[in-house]
Amino acid sequence: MGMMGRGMKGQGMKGDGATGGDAMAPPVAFRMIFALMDADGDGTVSLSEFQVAHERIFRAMDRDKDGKLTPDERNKSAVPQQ
Ligand SMILES: [Ca+2]
Repeated sequence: MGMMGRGMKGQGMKGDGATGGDAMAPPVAFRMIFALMDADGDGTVSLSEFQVAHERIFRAMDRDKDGKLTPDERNKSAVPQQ
């Protein structure tokens, strides 16, 4: 806890970002998504990897497979099915 404590409570009030993390470090969730998109594991995400990942998300959200996302599908889309 020692190293993490900096800026979490005492000196708050910096005004930017409620995360308390360093500005340089992307949020953990973003890094996880990045890692998931990096299909070949080379540490970079190409445009095609990006598109494939989003197509997968789209298809997971498009429950009736009609190629469109309705507001209802969108609202239920939180967790893609495996
Ligand atoms: Ca890659």
